[in-house]
Amino acid sequence: MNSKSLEERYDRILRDMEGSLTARDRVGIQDFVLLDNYTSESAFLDNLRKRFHENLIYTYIGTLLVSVNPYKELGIYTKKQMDLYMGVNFFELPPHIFALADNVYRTMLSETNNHFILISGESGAGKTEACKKVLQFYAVSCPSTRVLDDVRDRLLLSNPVLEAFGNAKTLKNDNSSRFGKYMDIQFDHKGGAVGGHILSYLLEKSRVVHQNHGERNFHIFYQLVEGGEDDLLRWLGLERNCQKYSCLVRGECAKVSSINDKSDWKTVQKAFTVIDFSERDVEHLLAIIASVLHLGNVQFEKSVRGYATLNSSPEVHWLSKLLGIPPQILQQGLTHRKIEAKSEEVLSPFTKEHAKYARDALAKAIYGRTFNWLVGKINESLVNKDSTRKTVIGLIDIYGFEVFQVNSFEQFCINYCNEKLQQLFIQLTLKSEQEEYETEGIEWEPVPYFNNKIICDLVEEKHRCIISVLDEECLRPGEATDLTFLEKLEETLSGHPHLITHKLADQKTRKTLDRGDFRLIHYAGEVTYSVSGFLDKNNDLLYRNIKEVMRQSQNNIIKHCFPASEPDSKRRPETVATQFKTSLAGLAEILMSKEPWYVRCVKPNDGKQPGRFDDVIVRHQVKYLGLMEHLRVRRAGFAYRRRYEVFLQRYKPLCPDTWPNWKGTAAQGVETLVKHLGYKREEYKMGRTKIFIRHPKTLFATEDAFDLCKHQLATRIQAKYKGY
Ligand code: AD9
Ligand code: MG
Repeated sequence: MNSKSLEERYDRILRDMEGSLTARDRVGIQDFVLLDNYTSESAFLDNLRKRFHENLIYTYIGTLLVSVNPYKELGIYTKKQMDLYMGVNFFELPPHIFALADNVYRTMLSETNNHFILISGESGAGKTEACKKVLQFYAVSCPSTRVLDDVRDRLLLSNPVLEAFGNAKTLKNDNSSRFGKYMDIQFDHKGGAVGGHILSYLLEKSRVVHQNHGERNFHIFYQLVEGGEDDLLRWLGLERNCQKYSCLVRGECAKVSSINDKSDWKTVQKAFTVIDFSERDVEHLLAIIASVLHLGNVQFEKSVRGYATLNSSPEVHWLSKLLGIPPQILQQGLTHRKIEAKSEEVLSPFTKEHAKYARDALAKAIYGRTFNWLVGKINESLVNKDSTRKTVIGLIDIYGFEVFQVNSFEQFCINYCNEKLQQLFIQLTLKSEQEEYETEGIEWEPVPYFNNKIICDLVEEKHRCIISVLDEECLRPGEATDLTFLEKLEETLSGHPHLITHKLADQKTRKTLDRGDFRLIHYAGEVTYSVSGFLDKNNDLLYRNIKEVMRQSQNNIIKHCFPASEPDSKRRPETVATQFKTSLAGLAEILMSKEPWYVRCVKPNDGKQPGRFDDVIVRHQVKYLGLMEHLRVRRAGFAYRRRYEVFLQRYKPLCPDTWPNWKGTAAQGVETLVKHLGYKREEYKMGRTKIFIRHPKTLFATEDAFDLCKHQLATRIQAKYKGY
């Protein structure tokens, strides 16, 4: 990135940080590591609050960035701001997501290794926004050529498409991610963004057929109905009225004031062309979206013999047209299933209830598989075929921890995923700190953490865990029910300190539990899960004959999503929970091989309101995100550490021997410098590559001296220019 002359830098720093000393009192401390009273949660909270009310939403704990959602536009993500943060060290400017992005990028380039930024926090805390800001920063700051600009546009525009199909309004967040995303951005040795790859994790597809009150289906449906051109809607057999589609109005809030479906539709349309979707791809994709809407309106009647009959000829007509499947075949697929009787296959008619169930299963399968196709298609457009060595920065933006009035299998999976990432955070922070002290030859004392491994194990450990009990019950079709699953859970795992079942409810938490519920004590709080639907959602079965029907489709995407080679359903596919567990283990493996950086997002209140900092809510997050422990680890022994080069570059004007140029090694320069500054021997330690400073006070004194020096420098610069 751009390197600036020293004079230019000081000039800029002078302008931007004018009065930094007084600012420190007013706006709090920009790195918690420098907090005098660093073990006090109240002091931590005070600092966060003070800064929040000054619209300073970012604060560091060393290199970890804490971000508090402002719920308003702050004007801090402009091109000018990006320029300001390029090539600047952490402590030279107020904390910012751009500073983190820039530091990751520069470290990647100088050390030619791979990195990832783990963005975590509960639902609505600002993860997806943070992720977008990082991407935008790279889009603007990385070297540019015509080819690279193409890649940049694709990387940027993959976002609105994925959000349209994978995000939805929930009670917690109007733009809630309903899938997990890991995105690699690949860079060449010159720092150009040359490609990318996205991995998606478990889409909450039940939303296609069911939304809780106050929630919506995925954005794309509303975008199409509200924004689609008249001709397009006519071609898809749709009306411009969300109220006409039963799967759009279950939550009774098709319109949301913070969302403009019409303009979002325009963005998505533009994005399709940039990320290489042919006209045909888009046609087929929209045909599928419309089909799901029509399918949702399919109604069944009960025949005299008690079987389901179709009462929806317009819907079947449109489904047949859009999916390219003859209407009779569709009709049969929606009302019958194939069963084997005496080595012969016969069609058995559905009851009305059963037919509704099969219809919903089909809608979910179509949408879920299409989403996966979409991710694959985006990946094709981001692929870089060049075989030269690349380094990557991975961005993780998953669905945040969430607790609703009623929590089901989906919340169980989402919260489990958050447990896993918390576990990774714990492992990596402990590991990296320990390693840092070790490699630098510094003694340290481990800080006690709450280790949530015990909860991860409860959910996923081999043979005796919630997932294994659930999977076992899924193997007993016809006999097992959601309630027998709960009983088995009670039998197998009763007594586990993080699981509360009906029997133990009163004793443990003094809170009763309904018959069909179990409660988990997660790292981020207690969640009561209703077992209703667990077996079904974990099985996620689709009748074989409906798959066969789909295989006859003339729609290319559907053909791709229902391949003839799909394993026969006689062999049991892996359950949803087990697949999810495997994919999360894969993610952990990907991350373990890279250098970690963290953004911890905090939600200031539960009302999505700007300017409101709710102490109780923030304190709870500070606790469970482990921020205090993280701070304590950073402070264990030495509060501050800086690479020799960085330290010398900043403070060398303070010593006549090191200014303007130091000829020896950076370490020697630093040693000379701190001796000149009068650092006491016990105040600092020289590591292999870094200086470690015990107390923040020492650094403050140096900063103050630096401040004074800047003013003197400025006076000299002004005097110099006066003559012109
Ligand atoms: V979830 O787990 O996907 O449900 P996220 O991703 O953590 O959640 P998101 O980034 O979507 O939350 O933020 C929620 C809303 O807060 C956004 O739609 C914005 O309206 C608002 N937000 C978040 N971050 C910022 C910000 N840095 N500046 C302004 C913000 N508004
Ligand atoms: Mg999100």
